[in-house]
Amino acid sequence: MKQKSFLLCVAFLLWVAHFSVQAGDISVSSTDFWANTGFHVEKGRHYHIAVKNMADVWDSKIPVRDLGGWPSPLAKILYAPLFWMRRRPLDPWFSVIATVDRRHPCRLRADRDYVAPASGELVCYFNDAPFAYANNKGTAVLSIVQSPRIPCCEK
Ligand SMILES: [Ca+2]
Repeated sequence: MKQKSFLLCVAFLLWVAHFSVQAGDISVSSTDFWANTGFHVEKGRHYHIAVKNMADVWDSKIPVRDLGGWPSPLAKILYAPLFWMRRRPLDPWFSVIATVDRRHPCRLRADRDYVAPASGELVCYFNDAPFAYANNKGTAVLSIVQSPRIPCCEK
C-alpha cells in the first residue's frame, strides 16, 4: 500500500513538473557582448518576454526603452548606411537578440512570443557593432514567462 502511494505521489509530481510554468526576470547588460541570463529554455516552448525596466539603457547618447532598439527616427536614418556593421545586420540598432548558448540568434519582439529553437541557457545581447560596446550604459530587466503546455496541440 505504501509503495502504491509513493508511486502515485511521484507520478503526480512528474505531472505537475510537466505542466508547470517557468517564469522570472532576466537582466541584459548593454555592455555585455554575451549576457548570460541563467534562464534555461526548452526547445519548442513558447516564452512571453516583456520589458520590465530599461530606464537607464543608453547607446552612447541615444536612450533605448524597448526591445525594438533606437527610438529616434533621425538616428535610424543617419546610421542606416552602416547597417552592415551591426552583429545582426538585418535587425535594428540596439534591438535585443536572444540566443540559446550563443547559437540560434533571434530578435526578441514585444508583439510575439519567443519560441526556443533549442534547449539551453538564454544568452542575449544588444545588437550593436562588435567594437562599440564600450559606450553603452545600463541594464535591461525583462520578464519572461513560459507558456503552459497545451497537450492537445503538442506533437
Ligand atoms: Ca554602442
